[in-house]
Amino acid sequence: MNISIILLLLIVALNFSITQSFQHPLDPLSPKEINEIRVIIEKSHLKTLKNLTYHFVDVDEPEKDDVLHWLSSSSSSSSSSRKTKLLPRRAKVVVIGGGQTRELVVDLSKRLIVLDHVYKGHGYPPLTFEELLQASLLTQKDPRFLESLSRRNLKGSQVSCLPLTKGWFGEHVSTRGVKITCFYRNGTTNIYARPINGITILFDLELMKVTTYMDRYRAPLPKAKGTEFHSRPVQPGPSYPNITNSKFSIQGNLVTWGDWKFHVAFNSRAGTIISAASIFDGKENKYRRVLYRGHVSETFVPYMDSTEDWYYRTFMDVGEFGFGKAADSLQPLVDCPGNARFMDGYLVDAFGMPNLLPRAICVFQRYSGDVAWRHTEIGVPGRVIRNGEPEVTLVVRMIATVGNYDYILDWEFRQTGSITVGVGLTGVLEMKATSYTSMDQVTEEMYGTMVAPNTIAINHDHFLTYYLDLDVDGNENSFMRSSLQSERVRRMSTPRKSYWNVKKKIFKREAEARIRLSSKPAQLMVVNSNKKTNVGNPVGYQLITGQPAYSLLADDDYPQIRTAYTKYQVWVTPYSKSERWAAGFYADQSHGDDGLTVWTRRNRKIENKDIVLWYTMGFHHVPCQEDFPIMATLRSSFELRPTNFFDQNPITYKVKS
Ligand SMILES: *[C@@H]1O[C@H](CO)[C@@H](O)[C@H](O)[C@H]1NC(C)=O
Ligand SMILES: *[C@@H]1O[C@H](CO)[C@@H](O)[C@H](O)[C@H]1NC(C)=O
Ligand SMILES: *[C@@H]1O[C@H](CO)[C@@H](O)[C@H](O)[C@H]1NC(C)=O
Ligand SMILES: [Cu+2]
Repeated sequence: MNISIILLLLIVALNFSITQSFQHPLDPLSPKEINEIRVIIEKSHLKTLKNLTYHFVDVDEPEKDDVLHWLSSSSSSSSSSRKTKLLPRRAKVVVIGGGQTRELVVDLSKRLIVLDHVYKGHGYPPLTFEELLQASLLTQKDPRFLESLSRRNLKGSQVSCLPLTKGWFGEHVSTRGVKITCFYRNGTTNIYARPINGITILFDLELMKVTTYMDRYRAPLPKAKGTEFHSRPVQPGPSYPNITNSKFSIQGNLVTWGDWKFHVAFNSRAGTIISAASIFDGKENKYRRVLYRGHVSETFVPYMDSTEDWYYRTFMDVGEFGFGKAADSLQPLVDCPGNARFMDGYLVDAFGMPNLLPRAICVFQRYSGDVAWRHTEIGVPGRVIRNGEPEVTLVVRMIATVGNYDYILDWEFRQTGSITVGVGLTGVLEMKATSYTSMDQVTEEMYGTMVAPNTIAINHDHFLTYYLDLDVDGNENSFMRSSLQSERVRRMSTPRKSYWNVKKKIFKREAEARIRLSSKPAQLMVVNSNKKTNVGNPVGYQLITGQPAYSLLADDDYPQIRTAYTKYQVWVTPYSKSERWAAGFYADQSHGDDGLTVWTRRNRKIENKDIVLWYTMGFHHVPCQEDFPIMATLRSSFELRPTNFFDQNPITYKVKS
């Protein structure tokens, strides 16, 4: 071997190690890695399995301590490539093959399956797009269905069928299956407005055929007229000043803006994942940790109609399908403003192939027109002194279109250290056909609102549960409630008779930190009691919740058993790498034997521990006519707000004295 070849090899090796160590451990899998995973599996002992399908493929991130160590060593020194330990690059893969669900861990460096475990518990992994499409197409060819159509004088070419998850209602479950519901387009694109009611179709996803077919009754089809919606042309927004003026940078998956820096990942289940969010403290002259990881963990959308066509509609979209898989390519100027920058995502199809999702996430500076802070001082003699700044924030957005509904999911960072997590609901309602054309005729229970003649939009809820692994200035945090209590004045020296005072309580164990929000005023905080401000307050972040909503279903109702955590909006657990999905990983047809409610039965200690906060945002949706044919966005949000985290409002740190 001559010297130049050795040199070349050295350079190649060096390059390789540099790119390896600069790969952020939380980065999503690249298309190259996804292909490698498939090749590794196809060459392994699993190659003999028939019809292997991929239901979940994601980076299996290293242990949190290792990631934190990597983060601190990669940021503390610029010549970090030698200091930084190479973290194993692994993937978690869930496949179904030979009738079994297997959980695999694939090590990409060793090119090996390092773990292969057959899952035998209740519930199934996320459904694949390909099998759902097949289920619809095969149903539309079923002779019994064609006969039902001809009995109704409907043309097959004008029918759209959709598979819906079937939930679980106490039955013995032996196979994966969906229920199919069909619509008659006949000219309209708003398929949901024209349901063909009265047919029960159960489709078995293992046998890939219709196993139950019942044509029970005929209901009139709502008219197509008035069901359409079309967007008007969009003007490039003059309302966004100096759109080239956005002061944020995206390097790989790392975003820096103002004092914030954080990592943005995209995954098939949660969609956007915000990690390692830290804010620069101008007074301490360093970055301080705020949020190790935050994402949507589960959704629960139960419909409030107990009849045969509807009772099973109790969707858990994140676990059954995936918000990432449902993510839509964002439309510039409609979904995100003109100054937005886009990040692509990669999804893995049922065959293990990477699929590009262009513009999965957008990042933009928002000029809301709001006031960040202001004050006018007239108390200084002879002067009127005005100060203030406009609110400019940084938004990270994705949109999941789950069948009829569209969820706009925002993480909005503020210069003052707050993070506002916003959800917007829009899209089309789920509706059923009825013979009634006016409310005067109705004599029976409707389970919803008549939004058009022959059309009832069914009452339902939306619960979105967020996983929030706050690490306020470090891992060891506690959860605290500051309750406001009315006090009676006892001293005689004041004309006042009452006031309110703050009573603080640190929660010691999981069971007590399960909270149903009430009208009693209280602040909920994650604090770090080991770290005090300049005047001695424990540093903290407050959870400012939105309008509280919790599930109104009976505790013994099957959908409620599967999502028992939705009876409380707030839960706190000690960090565990395996606890991320509030209703358990295997949500499809789950029995409620995994997830938050089950984990917290151990009643673990949560004081001065690495803790995770779970918050469920809820909407009780009583449809109205304006929600038809397309619903104007309904918004809600919650805020993570620094509370005694900084020594004073951090915007004043920047003011040069
Ligand atoms: C499994 O694969 C074989 C061969 O590709 C195919 O004929 C068969 O229909 C598949 N079975 C299922 C249940 O998809
Ligand atoms: C479908 O649309 C055509 C054209 O508008 C109309 O003539 C026909 O009656 C419709 N069929 C049904 C079943 O509504
Ligand atoms: C926009 O940029 C122009 C030129 O850089 C500057 O004169 C103007 O003041 C800016 N406007 C705003 C609203 O920032
Ligand atoms: Cu709704």
